[in-house]
This record gives sequence, structure tokens and C-alpha cells, in this order.
Amino acid sequence: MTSIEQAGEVVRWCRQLAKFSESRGETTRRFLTAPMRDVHTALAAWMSRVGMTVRVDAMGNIRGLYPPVVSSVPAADAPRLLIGSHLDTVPNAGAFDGILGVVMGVALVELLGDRRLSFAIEVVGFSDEEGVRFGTPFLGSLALVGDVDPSLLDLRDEQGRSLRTVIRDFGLEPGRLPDAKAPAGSMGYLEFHIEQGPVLENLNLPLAVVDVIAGQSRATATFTGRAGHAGTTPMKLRKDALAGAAAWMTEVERVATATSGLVATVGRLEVEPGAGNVIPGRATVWVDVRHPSDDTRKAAFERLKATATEIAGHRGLQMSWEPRLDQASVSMDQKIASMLDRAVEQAGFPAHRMTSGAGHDAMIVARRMPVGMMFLRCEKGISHHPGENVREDDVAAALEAGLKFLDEIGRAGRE
Ligand code: HGY
Ligand code: MN
Ligand code: MN
Repeated sequence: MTSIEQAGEVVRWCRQLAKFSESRGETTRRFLTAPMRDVHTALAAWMSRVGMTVRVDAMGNIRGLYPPVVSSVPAADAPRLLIGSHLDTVPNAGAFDGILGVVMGVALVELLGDRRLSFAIEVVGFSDEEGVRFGTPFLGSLALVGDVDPSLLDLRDEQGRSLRTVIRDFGLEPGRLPDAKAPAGSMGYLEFHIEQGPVLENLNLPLAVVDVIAGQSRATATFTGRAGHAGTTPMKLRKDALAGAAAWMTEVERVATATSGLVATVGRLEVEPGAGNVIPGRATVWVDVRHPSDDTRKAAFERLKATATEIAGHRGLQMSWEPRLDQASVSMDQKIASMLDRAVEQAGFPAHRMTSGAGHDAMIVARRMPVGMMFLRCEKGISHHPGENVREDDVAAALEAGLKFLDEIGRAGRE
């Protein structure tokens, strides 16, 4: 099979797996929901067909282990390269964010044919990177690196079900989470991912090698006032929680626009009681702040928290702030990045380095092993949207570069 033929298969697989969704007619697949089991079943069959042993670990990550041949030790003990990304999606997502990186791993192994490696490959499909169901991202990769704080198991989803219960209801055992850890001494982790932005398309390049993944801070700010009758309450006697939240959201945008390289987003807002003729008594705002420099990000985040307190104070509202993520910016392993540069050039394409504004599982996996990321151009930079799309020739380029990378890291392992 040629890379371009396999690229067609990769795109077909991604579009097929995108149909496994919590809602018909769109792609929404949160952590350990029913469609996640369908994805496991479909991927497990393909993984087995290409010679992998497959398991689903206690956090719901699918793990396909492809043994080396040139090795005197069993596959489980052989040096291991991990290739993966996430299986979960945001609501009404596209067909490539996350899942492309998992499908690429299996497709690469299948492309090896009878070429055998001196190391094992483990393809990992993480169960949760987006953090949509429990409000805390990276649950899958945290399990892989052994950093699942027991308190996480008490997190509750919108239906009030704990993470512990959801894991058990999926047929998995939280007590087995330690078995999810990647073996010490793993050679490294490679994540293929769509760029999710317009840079490669503007440069007319198919691929990029990531050098830094920007850090991110997330929190919820809850403004509490007093619900009241929309028709009988004079404006100056109101304690309108949503009006306060709206004033703050305008500040979030103003601060981000005024700070070079900073992005800040309010992507979710909950208003109570939520009737058009009732003055909102409570408004909860989800904020996401990112910057490649941790100092700049943290300073902006603290400033936005202080502004929320000020605005609430001027309006006679209460404001409670719940931090949800403080993820430092993560540099990719420079040895792996250089191997990826060479692999891209050997595949016939210019090597291009760039920063990732999006967060990825590689940020977490980097705690335990060297990590690298390869970006693929995505059409108009669209992502977190059903319009997400990749070109088959770019996927073929990534497969070619991926095969060259396997040669590179194999040589490095023998030196
Ligand atoms: O939000 C992100 O950066 C990623 O898509 N989870
Ligand atoms: Mn995403
Ligand atoms: Mn992603």
C-alpha cells in the first residue's frame, strides 16, 4: 500500500469514527460516553488486524501494542515509542481534532508491512483531552503518566455523576489506574495533530514541527446578584448578575486584545434562572487564557480575576472564582523535534517550526518522556467545528515523514 492510498484510508477512518456521537447529525463524543465504546471497538479491530495486542486501561484509553521483531525481550519489556492523541471531542466538533493522531499511529504501523523495528510501538487513544464532561482536561494522559490525583475521582459531571462512577459504569475499575502508566524509560511520544489554525495554509506548507505548546489557564467566575421581576424592578435597584458578567466579559476581550500574543476566550455561560422576564440572579462564566510565556499568561489571569472582583463590587454582586487549570507552557524535546525536522525534509518537504496555541496531550506526556508533535495543515484553519478538514496529500506527506521518523529514532536508539 502506498502512502497516498493509506492517506485516503486515514481520512475515511476519521470521517467514519466521527459518526460515533452522542447526538445524531453532529460529532460530540465526551469522556466514556456510549459512542466512545463504539470507537474502541472499531479501532481495536483494526489494531488487532495489523498485529497489535489491544487493551483499554482503567481511564478508558485504548492502547495498541505493536511488538518489535529484532528484540530478545518480550514486547511488553522492549523499548517503546508511543504514538497517539485523543478520542474525545468538543460539542459539534470536526472529524480530525484528536482522532487523526490515533488513526495516523495505526496507519503508520500498517504501512510498515513486513518491515520490522528494533522497538515496540504503542498507539494510544486518550479518553479525555478536552475536559468537556468533567471540566478538567487531560484525564487520559494524566492516567498514562500516573498523575491522577485521587480527588479527581470525586469530580462530578452535569448529571451529578462522579468520575469514579462513570469509570465503573463503563466497565472499568478505578483501582486499576496504576496499570495505565506508561513503562518507565519509554523512548518517547509522537503526536500528529491538525494545526487548528491558518498558519500552514498561509505559508502553503503541508507540515510543521511544534517547538512549544502555549500554557493555558482556565477558571469559572460566578457572579451572584438577586433574581427579580423584569417589569417591576427599577434599574437602580437591581443586582443583575448577567449584566455584571457581561461587563467583565468585555474586559476579558479588551485585556487580551491589548496584550501581545495573549488569547482569552469566554466559551460557556450559564444564566439562572434563565427566563427572559427575570433579572438573572446568577451568571457563571468559563474563561480560557493562553500565552506562550507563563509569566504573561499568569499576570493576565490574575488581572482578570481582580477585574471580576472590582466589577462585582461596583454592582453589589458577589463573585466566586474557581480555578480549573493552570497548565504551564511546554517545550517539545529538541532531539525529537530535530529528528522530525529531518524526517519532514527526507520526505521532500520544507521543515517549519511553530508554536501551538492549542493544548495537547503531549503537554502532559512530556512529564514522563521526550515528546514531539507534527502538525498537518487544516483547511482555512477551521477547528472545533464540523468544517474541519485535511488534504489527503498532506496526510500522505505526514505518513512519509512518519516512516522516516521511525527510521531516525530507531537509528538513535541503536547508537
Ligand atoms: O483547547 C484546546 O487547546 C484543545 O483543543 N483541547
Ligand atoms: Mn480540541
Ligand atoms: Mn486536540
